[in-house]
Amino acid sequence: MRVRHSVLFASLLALPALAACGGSDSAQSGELENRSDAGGASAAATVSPPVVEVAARDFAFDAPAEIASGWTTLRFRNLGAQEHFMSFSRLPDDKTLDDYIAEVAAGAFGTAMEPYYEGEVELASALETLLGLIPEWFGQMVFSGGPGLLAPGLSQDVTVNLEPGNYVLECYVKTPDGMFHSALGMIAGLTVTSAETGADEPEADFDVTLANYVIEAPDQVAAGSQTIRVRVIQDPEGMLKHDVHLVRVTEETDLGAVIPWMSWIDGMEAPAPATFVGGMEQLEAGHSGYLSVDLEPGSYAWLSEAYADQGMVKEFVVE
Ligand SMILES: [Cu+2]
Repeated sequence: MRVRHSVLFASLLALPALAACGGSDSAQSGELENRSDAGGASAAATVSPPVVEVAARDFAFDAPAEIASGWTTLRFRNLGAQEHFMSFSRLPDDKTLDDYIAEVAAGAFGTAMEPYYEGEVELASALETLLGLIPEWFGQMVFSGGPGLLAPGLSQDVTVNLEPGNYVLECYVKTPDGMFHSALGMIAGLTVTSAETGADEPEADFDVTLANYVIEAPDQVAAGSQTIRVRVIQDPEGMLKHDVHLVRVTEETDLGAVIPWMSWIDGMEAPAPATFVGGMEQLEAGHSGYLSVDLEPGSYAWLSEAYADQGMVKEFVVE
C-alpha cells in the first residue's frame, strides 16, 4: 500500500511536448503589469502586511486553515531535519484538495512515475504517460508563490498577494531514500477568504527579475536585512512557472552539483548539496512576491528549480 513517489506536481521542463500546450505567445504579458510602484507613493500611510506564522516539519505543515486575502507575510520556519518549501497554488473554483490528490498527485504523477522509479519503464515513457493523465483543469491552477527551499533550522519571510480561493500547499523535496515529502504528509489545503488584509504592497531594496531563461539581479548586495522583490515577467514554455531559490556558496559548494539537484525527477533528495536560505515558489507572469532575508557577507547564487540547467543561475556577492 505504498504511496511512494505518488504526490507531486513539478517541473515538466523535461517534456518538450508540453510546450505545445502552453500556447506559443505567452512571452510578453509581464511588462504590461509593471505596475504602480513607480508613482504609487501617495500621502497615505502604508499598511504593513499581517504576519502569518507557518512552519514545516518532517513531514507536515503547520499553517492556519484559512487566512484573509491580499498582501500577507508568510513567516516560514523549517523545524525539520531536511530541506522544505511551501508552495501555494490556487485550485479552480470547483476543485478541492481531494480532487488534486486523486487526479493530479496520486492520479497522474503517481501512476506515471512509479514504474519509472521502480525501474520498469524509461523516463520518456513515464513522462508520456504523465502527459496523458494530467487533467485539463491542472492548467487552470494559479501558482501564487510561497516560501522557497529552506535549510533545516532557518526561517524566511515571504510576502505574497493571495486572491480568495482554495489553495494547495505542497513540498516535494524527497527523503534520502527517494520518498516525496508530499506523499508523507506535506500536502495540505488552505482557504483564502474574501476578507481582505488591506495591506499595501511592500517596498523592496532590490529586484530579482525572472524571464525566459535568465535571472536578472544585482552582482553586489549590501549585507544585512534585505527585502527582495521577485518579479516574473514571462511564463516559461514548460508547465512549471518561474521560481527562484537562494543558496549560500562556500568553498565546499559545487554549483555544478546543485543544478541537477534542482530536478524533481532525479534530484531533490535531502540533504541538498548546498545551504538554501530562502526563495520564492512559482509565480505567474505579471506577478511579484517579496522575500525578506538577513544576508551575511559572502557568495550566493539564485537558482531556478525547473530551468537552472537552461541558464537560470545568477551568482552574486554580499558585502
Ligand atoms: Cu519538504
